[in-house]
Amino acid sequence: MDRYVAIVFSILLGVAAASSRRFPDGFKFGAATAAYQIEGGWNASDKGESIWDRHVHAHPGVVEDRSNGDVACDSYHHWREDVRMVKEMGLDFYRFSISWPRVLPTGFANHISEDGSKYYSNLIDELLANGIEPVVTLYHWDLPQSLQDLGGWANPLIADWFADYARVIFDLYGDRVKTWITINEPIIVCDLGYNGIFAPGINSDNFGAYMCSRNILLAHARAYRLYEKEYKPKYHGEVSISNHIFWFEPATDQDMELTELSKDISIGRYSHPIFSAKGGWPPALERYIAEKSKKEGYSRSRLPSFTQEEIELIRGSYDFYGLNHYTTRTIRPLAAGEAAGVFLVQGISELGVTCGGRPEWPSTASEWFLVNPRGLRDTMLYLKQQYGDLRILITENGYSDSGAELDDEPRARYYKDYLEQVLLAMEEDDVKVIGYTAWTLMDNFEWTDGYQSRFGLHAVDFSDPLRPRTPRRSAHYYAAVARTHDLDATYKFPEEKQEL
Ligand code: PNW
Repeated sequence: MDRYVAIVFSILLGVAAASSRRFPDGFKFGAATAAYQIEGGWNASDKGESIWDRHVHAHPGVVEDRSNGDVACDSYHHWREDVRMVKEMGLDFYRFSISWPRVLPTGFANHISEDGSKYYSNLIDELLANGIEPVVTLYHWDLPQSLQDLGGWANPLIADWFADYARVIFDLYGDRVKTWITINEPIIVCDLGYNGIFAPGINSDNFGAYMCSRNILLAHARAYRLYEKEYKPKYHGEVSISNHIFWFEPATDQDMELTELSKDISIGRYSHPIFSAKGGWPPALERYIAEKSKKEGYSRSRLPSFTQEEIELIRGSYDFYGLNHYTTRTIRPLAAGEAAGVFLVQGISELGVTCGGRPEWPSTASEWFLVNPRGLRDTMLYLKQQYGDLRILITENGYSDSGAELDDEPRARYYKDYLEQVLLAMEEDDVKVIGYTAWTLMDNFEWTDGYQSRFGLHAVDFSDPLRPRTPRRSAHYYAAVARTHDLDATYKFPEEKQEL
């Protein structure tokens, strides 16, 4: 009888645990931004030109509304307000990025800008004084133009230049910053940067993108090893990379194999070398591109190989998995003569496939982005199955609309539904998720969408020189979850409407 009671009791406990709607005590909540998207001050003081400055000034037509990040949210002047917003939401951390040419105007470490380095020092101090942890990204896409002129991410020497830059930053802020992201979304840097859309706007997706992939992984690893050897012993911080993961499902049963290869080329290309036990490129991908290159008449694979020494350098260069996730897409082969939208084939252009959706996945204000909360759980389970029991820090997740409403119910709903999947991943799949970052603290320059699509928890009035920021419903909801760790937390929004 006792045994029977114990069994019933443990079943009930299990059910209770499975349906828990609370995040554990140590779980951290934050919000993110990136330098070029918010700072403005594009030529303030001695700041050097970045590839995004050049891209939008030389080709204004690449941005849908012909806008740019010259002023953006003017966080170069309003950074105290940014900290106040994070504080008011009660978040644990703020993820922001450092503009390489603001700190190193020549791109090289020969000259450190006094104003540039002071800007980030002040920001870090203000965060810490308010009990907010800084999470700092070294590279969120604004490469010094001077280095682009020398080949940028296609030049293997960039691994040295990036390590030199990382050393400067670790020296300046390593005493105060304990969580570092080396590079944000190498897939966007390499695949959108080398298909002519994003800066530097070079059209070479079958060569440049892969040269970039190789060099960016080496650059990341060099910065990681530098920190590990010289800074970790005294500062005890953690370093990783943030990978953007499109979750893929086969459109039909016939598309399973293509979907697996699509995962290899878009997830595995930037994860397998760092996070797998063996290291190096995903074997099926390496084989596929080598064979295809041969058929095309090239004497070597368009995907450049790593030496054994390089494989060892990159393998294991992480302290956690930095995951940026927004959307799920279906994979199907391109029909004869069909051209796929460029945003839809970033990462997979090699494979002759394109992305679709399912009727039950709502669209957003971004061309590439459909809503499927379950995809976040599936992504994290896949990472666990492929690379083992990693600690995952979700470094971006968020929703885009036209920005017209302060009462952004769909964005609040998005956060709730995706956060629910985070809880399910932790409780049902035993995935170790250590924190969650909302993209983004406030509306900002959304790359080639300009200010047409908005991801902000706070609305920004870009017609006002002071760039006032106002919390949306989603900010109130997210703040309540961060404070209570309860997915169903109650909160106040004007008139106390809160049907979620
Ligand atoms: C990420 N795509 O960018 C970035 O890390 C942020 O800077 C950005 O604002 C955010 O997601 C929302 O877009 C992406 O075309 C840019 O698939 C483009 C794509 C994906 C992510």
